[in-house]
Amino acid sequence: MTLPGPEPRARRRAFARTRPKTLTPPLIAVLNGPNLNLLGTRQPEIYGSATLDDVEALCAEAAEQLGLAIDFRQTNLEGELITWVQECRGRASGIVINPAGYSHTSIALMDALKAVDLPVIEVHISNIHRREEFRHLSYVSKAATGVIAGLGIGGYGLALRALAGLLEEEGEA
Ligand code: CA2
Repeated sequence: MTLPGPEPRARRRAFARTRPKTLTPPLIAVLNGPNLNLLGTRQPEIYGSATLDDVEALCAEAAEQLGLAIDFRQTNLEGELITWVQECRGRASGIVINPAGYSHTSIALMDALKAVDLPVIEVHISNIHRREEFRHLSYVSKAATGVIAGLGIGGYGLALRALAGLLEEEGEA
């Protein structure tokens, strides 16, 4: 007979509390695409008033609580984003990505995410499905394990939490 264990959330919290600090935490790449360096400077009605530094701080705090390490980056260049995805192989345990405008245009980024063979959570600060029609299609979603949209910058924290859960299920974390 198998006795029921604690609820998954309680297990995750217990895990983060009991994980020995000497173990290397799994690395999550948090990748941000073009123009996200402008967050907090324009269009607050769509993207809020937080800056990209605020997003990094939020991710660092969430990662600490979840027993993860993060490598947080932003680029305006499609090729650089693709190179960073490729470099995750053998180095990172998962990817959180806000591909920004490249979500809707980049088959090359989608191919790189499929090839890297890691869990990928795609994040959009705004709800792309309530916006212009050209934002409704994301090529990246076709390579993503999960997608979070419309929950503001809190979506990044949720994405890290989702990855922590997936890694725990895989027995990696
Ligand atoms: O909602 C999101 O997170 C987006 O990925 C943001 C992208 C947009 O192209 C996607 O459709 C949805 C835009 C990022 C640029 O963000 C700016 C923020 C402030 C001022 C100007 C651009």
